[in-house]
Amino acid sequence: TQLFSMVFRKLPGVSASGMGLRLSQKFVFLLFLSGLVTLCFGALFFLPDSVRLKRIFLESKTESASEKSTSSDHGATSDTFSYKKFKRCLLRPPLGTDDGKPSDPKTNERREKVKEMMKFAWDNYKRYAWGKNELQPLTRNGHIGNMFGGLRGASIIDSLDTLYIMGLVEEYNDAKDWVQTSLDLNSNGEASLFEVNIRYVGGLLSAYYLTGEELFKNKAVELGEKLLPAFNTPTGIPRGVINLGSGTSWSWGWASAGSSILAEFGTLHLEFVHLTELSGNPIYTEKVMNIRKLLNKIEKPHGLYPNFLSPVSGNWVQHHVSIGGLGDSFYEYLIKSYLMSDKTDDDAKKMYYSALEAIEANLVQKSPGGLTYMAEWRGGILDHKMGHLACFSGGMIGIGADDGAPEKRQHYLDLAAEITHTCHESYTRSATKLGPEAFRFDSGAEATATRLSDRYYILRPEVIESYMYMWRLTHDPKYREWGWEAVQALEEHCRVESGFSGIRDVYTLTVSHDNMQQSFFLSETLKYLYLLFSDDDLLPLEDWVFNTEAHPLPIVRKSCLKPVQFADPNVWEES
Ligand code: DMJ
Repeated sequence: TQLFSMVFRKLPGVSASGMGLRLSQKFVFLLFLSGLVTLCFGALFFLPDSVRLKRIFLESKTESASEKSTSSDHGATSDTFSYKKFKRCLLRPPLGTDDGKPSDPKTNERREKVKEMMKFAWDNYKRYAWGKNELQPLTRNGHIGNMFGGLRGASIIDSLDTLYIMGLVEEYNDAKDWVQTSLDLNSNGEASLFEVNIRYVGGLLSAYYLTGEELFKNKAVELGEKLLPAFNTPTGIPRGVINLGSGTSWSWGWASAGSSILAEFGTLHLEFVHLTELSGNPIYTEKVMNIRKLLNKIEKPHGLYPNFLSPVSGNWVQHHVSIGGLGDSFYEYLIKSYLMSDKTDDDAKKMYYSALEAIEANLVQKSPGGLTYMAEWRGGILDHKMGHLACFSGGMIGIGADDGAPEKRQHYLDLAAEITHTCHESYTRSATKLGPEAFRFDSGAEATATRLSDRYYILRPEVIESYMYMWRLTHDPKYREWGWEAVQALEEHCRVESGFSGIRDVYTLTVSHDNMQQSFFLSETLKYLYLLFSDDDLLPLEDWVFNTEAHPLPIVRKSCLKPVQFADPNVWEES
């Protein structure tokens, strides 16, 4: 009646109280009102999926209905992680076979080609190496290796999210079934803490966030728990190797003076924060915050972080600094920790930008031919060599460009583009158009390998990873062209009858294959290529960060994921 009176009081012949309305007028009004409501509701269905209101409204309806009919939603209760609430907060709900489909037919064709490569790599793994860690495509058998202790199925875990986002549904279901029936976490054997974390924990976490399958969450947390004994050292800096059965841990035999490696203990943060998020157990975050605290406090030569640190004394063991192998993903995880915290983790931000300044001041060089590169630093002496691994830094500096000092934004974008250009040069200057493991800038060399031992290519992703980020950040078409050059080279030189293989020398066209289809080829190389040829709304960078094995992890937004409350937020300050 109040509504009637508000609307009708101004109409001629209607009394101020609205009570003067005739029955027929009331009926017409009601009819009009219900028509309007139906129209608004119906219109929601026609809005594009990216309209947040649509998802929030429609999905909250589905959610409350399903909550009434089932007692639990993926095990979530109101005070623990809620998968559905999290999913609503993403700009775009994940999966749908056409997610990210580009409208341009040429790009779409390229994307389909990458999908076909993934299917080919997967089918051969399934046929010849099912349940083993990697496929050996020439001998057509499985490889177990010694990086994951008794764990098996590295290629399956690393592929889950790639299969899922590509819409390879049958293959994804096979992978999921294997995790359900055959992934045995009760294994002994020497495992690399770093590799198990980035591939297994990262792969399971992202499979969970993409699909909501409880199975993946439970396995990730179960495995995370088994990694904890590695942190039982006088400093809390974990050792590199752990026996997942007994919990005994030790340092790599090759690491000087029993040291731990920067890129290993510095590449746990993203996964461990999510383990806390999903389990509600603060211990994981405490462990990595303790590492952060020590690194923040310790004196750094010229502001640089050396690659080796003693887990006993907490001191650097050698002054060898590299943005490539042994150092690389530590820097990556600083900026990504900041981004993943919805830009609230200010310590990570500060540490990242001061490290980057020190790197620029001490490591970044320009070759006589005008190529920008990252040299390595050995106690103050520069080694003018850049590893393939260091080529991820184009993308890293690109995604961090927005958040440093505002006047530096363009500078960082330029630096990111220059590094990516140099890495592309290392590809174009080889006969196969694939890049070597390391290339040099001395004795007349410019982005080429001078040593026989540096000439191999093992299907690594880092150069393509930087193409993908630079494409997302600039939309310069050259990055897609460079990615396509890599696809053609992979097809020509690495595709064999039963899978993809690395090659021993990128400078010769009579290629010799190394007989190994690395699991990161499925997890990273092909995923980054697929994203490069997709629209930006497939795993948008505003919603996801990729761990160093390219497993997407969601940004922890206060309104979506619920950062775990610590009894004492400064617990790691005190410990
Ligand atoms: C991957 O396992 C990860 O990207 C890691 O950070 C470095 N090396 C390989 C791929 O080259």
